[in-house]
Amino acid sequence: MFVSLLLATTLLAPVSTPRKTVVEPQITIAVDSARSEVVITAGPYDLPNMPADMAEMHMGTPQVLRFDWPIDGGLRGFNLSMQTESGQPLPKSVIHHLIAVNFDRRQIVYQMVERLFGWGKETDPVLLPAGVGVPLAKGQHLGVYAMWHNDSGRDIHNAYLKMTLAYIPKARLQNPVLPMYVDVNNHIGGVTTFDVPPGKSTRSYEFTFPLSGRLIGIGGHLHDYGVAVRFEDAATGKVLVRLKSDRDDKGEISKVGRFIWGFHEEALPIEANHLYRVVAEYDNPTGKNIPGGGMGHINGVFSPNDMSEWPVLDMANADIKRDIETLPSYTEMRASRSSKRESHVSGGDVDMKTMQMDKSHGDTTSASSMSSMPGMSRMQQRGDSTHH
Ligand SMILES: [Cu+2]
Repeated sequence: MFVSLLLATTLLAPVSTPRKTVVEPQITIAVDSARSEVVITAGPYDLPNMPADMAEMHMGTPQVLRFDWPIDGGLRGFNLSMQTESGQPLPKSVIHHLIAVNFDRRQIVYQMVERLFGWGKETDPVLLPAGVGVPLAKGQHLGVYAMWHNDSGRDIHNAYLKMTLAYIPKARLQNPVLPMYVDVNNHIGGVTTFDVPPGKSTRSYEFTFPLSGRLIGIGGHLHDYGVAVRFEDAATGKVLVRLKSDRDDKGEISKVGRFIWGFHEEALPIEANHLYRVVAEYDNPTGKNIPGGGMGHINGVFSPNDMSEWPVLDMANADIKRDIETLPSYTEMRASRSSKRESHVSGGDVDMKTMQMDKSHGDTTSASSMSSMPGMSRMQQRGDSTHH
């Protein structure tokens, strides 16, 4: 049975209107309780063809597409696609980058609002094991910002973004998990890139968690010439995990490893107010300093021991205000230059990609053993992570 609630929100109009009449994108939210899915469509978007070497286009005022979460429970997974008004598929690759934000919760480490998940054209759909999800209350204020990049060779008119968000009703949410993001060079509201000197170098950042819990999985992000990103116990110097990049012979990287401890006892214990460290390792063979060429962060999945200890979002805090004010706009990137060294703003890659990816549908997956899951065993067999 398909239960549908239609909630339509009209986006604020950009201040400067282009010559032709612009149809303002609308967002619709449907709850499919039989499939335990929230289906969000947004559009129409006009996506002119934009070859990779064309400059970025900046249009209108900064905006985030905002909506209210419709269910008491948790977010268990997500899948994004692009389609026409009648539902015909469009190239998935036009979603260059999309970030979902929860405006009602603080990040664990920073005075920034929560980044729920990220999506890039290389992202696979995510579905967490049954009983695991990011807790979300009905009415929580969410939003997405996206960068479009249409290099399909033709203009795309009237495109719609479809986000299928798998949810768990509150009564079945046994294992709440939340995203964790730590950057080696975080500047809230600013760029987090740094210069990479010739040869070997590291950049690190020490931090504490405000509450205890367990780390379930972790992923890393580096730019070219990045060797690895480490997560360490700064008090003992112990390397908790080292995520290596896949580099070609020129040092250009294609991906950074992930590590999953697991959703249960095997998860890594995290102690409140204990000093931890994140370290990005670079090895620049060019013989020259690369201004702004480096970036390093980890995205984790954190399970708090007591959710009631989660740090309160302080809307009067200057960092929180700056974070919200400087969120990238959805209009800013009607098209994006596809550059390997684009400057990401802080928080740009927090996501649940680090968690296992069960592409089957429904609540039948048992989380009893991570190795029984295809996505998980593949990650562990890749051998790109060193676990100490
Ligand atoms: Cu980056």
